Amino acid sequence: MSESEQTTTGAATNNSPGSTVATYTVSGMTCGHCVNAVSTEIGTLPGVTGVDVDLPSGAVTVTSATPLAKGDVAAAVDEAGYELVGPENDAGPGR
Ligand SMILES: [Cu+2]
Repeated sequence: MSESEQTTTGAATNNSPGSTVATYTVSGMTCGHCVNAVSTEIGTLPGVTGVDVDLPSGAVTVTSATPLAKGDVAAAVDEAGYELVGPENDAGPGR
């Protein structure tokens, strides 16, 4: 019985198994304060473990323990005072 060497690759990312990463697009953010407001609001959603915002593109990458309902993310973004505009493959009824 020889134990095979476990080469844990040096990536120090703390990704727990079963975590979900989803990217959304938020419009209206213009500065670090906006980024902070959006991250904070999304961070209050249950299961969210990380929020990463790219200000120039408005891309918001959310890491969570379980998949989030887009409506919940949209509500959080709205709460922060901005608008969730993507992903556009949202088959909801038009406004
Ligand atoms: Cu701002």
